[in-house]
Amino acid sequence: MIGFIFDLDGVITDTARDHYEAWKYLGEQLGITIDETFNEQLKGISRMDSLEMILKYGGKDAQFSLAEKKEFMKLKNDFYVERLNNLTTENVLPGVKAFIEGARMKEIPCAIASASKNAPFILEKLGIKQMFHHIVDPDSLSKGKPDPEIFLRAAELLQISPTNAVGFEDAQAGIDAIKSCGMFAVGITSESSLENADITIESLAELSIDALLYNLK
Ligand code: B16
Ligand code: MG
Repeated sequence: MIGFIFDLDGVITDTARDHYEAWKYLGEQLGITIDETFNEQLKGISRMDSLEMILKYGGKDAQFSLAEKKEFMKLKNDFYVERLNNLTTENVLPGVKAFIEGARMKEIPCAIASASKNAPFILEKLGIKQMFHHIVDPDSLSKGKPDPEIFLRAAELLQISPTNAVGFEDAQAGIDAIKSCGMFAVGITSESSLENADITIESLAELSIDALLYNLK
């Protein structure tokens, strides 16, 4: 049986700008300036790993205790969640609902493999949480993307073999995670190139499930 495993940010909705603004705000409090080019590296990366990368970039990686780092992550997340409150059903990216509805008609189960601890809240705000059979809890994982653990867990929850799963991702770390567990990778991007994706599209609006299933053969 085939199953579909979706990343959230950049695939289902676009909250990347909000993550960026929130990290930029935190950076300002810490005297670290980040720009959009640096921010590209944070896509798909967990909150803690993102903070560590920012501190390293600012030359402050050895300066703070774990308690201080937790406080910084809270500051960033509070800023971010404030933005998430503005999300509505209008913020689902083009083609997503029709694609998932198409999967339902073909009895293809769908899961979310997002590094975001806010994923259930975001899906609720978008009004599409019930369309997914499972949402992997990133707190239950020992490693973040590019480690394949999150996609393997999603396949396990869907009770399918990884080789029968299709992963949808907008970040290189996510494509690397998908490919290292033998899944078929659909890269979704309009800007950067995604290395090793099996196919790359700009949006789910341009992909038909029949064409995708044909590619899997
Ligand atoms: P949170 P994805 C990722 O979502 C974002 O791309 C990344 O920028 C963020 O740091 C990470 O979630 C953690 O998010 O702080 O909300 O737990 O692309 O894996 O859906
Ligand atoms: Mg993403």
